[in-house]
Amino acid sequence: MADAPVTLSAHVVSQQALLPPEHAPGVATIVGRIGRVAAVIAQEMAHAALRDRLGYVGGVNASGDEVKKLDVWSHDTLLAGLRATGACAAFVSEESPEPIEIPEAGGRRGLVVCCDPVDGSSNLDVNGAVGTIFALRPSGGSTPAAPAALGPGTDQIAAGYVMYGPATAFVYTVGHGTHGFSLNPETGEFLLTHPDIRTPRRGKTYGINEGNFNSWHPGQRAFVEHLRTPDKATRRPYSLRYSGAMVADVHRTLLDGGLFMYPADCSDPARPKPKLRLLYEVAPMAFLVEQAGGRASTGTGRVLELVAKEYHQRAAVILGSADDVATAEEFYRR
Ligand code: FDP
Repeated sequence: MADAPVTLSAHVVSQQALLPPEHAPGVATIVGRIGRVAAVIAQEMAHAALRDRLGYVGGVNASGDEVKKLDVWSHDTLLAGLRATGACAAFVSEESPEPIEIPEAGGRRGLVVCCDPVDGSSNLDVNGAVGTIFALRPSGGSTPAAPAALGPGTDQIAAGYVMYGPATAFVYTVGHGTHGFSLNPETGEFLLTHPDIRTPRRGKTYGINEGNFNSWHPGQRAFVEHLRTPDKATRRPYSLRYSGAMVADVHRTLLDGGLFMYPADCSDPARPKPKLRLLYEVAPMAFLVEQAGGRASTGTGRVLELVAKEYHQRAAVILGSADDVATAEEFYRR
């Protein structure tokens, strides 16, 4: 008889022994809860057009993006789920200018959850893939708890994302490999379908918004020119793949290799302007990619060593196959 499939909750419990004892129960509870909330969000996404959930609410979020109905609903639903865990001491969300403190879950074991409830929300109204990204950091028992999240990405205890696509995928790490699950919509359970994901050392695709070509750092422009230049020996040109949702682009890159890049706008070289948010987009993805054997760089340094000074800080990112990212870094050095 075939083995019973491993559920997300069972898998998270099995990872507890690998975690620092004071954080193991909290991580298991929160990751399991995000999985349950994600199944509810997936349902809501599937019915969004039928329930008048598409479109904008009016107003902009902490990052200046126009807010959509599903952004707000997903933020509220995740927050309610996290409050109920008793393990989440603060919630840093793209949809809230200030972190939300949850003092009931304070103490040394409390965790700060950094989250982008709906990543790639410009895809919502065209039925494209979108996601949820999260990272867990220790609060260290500080009050308020959220400032403890301001630190290097190496502080992250766990990170993951949900991708709402043709199937709903849940991918997470607690620092011992990156593991992928698929939602069984009949039961609402995530089942292990991609254990210990390994990203190939080189890939065949690159994902980047090429419309911004003229505003990039010269090293970034030269690197993309290189990827586009035919050379049989190094299997170039690479193919361009870009969905407009970081989660979908990183998911493809994790599984198939290649690159996902969002470099800074360097129109004013003295003031580079990155787009993606460090705490709840770039750092969690960097953690997942490194745990799958890949690499995540700003072009000039390791993403996980970037120290967050603000909750909604932005950072440039080049991530994916280790050797491809190393080549990108060479172009930045030239
Ligand atoms: P979005 O603004 O739609 O939420 O989170 C930022 C993000 O999407 C990423 O998911 C995506 O990779 C990127 O921005 C897309 O930006 P561009 O439209 O500038 O390409």
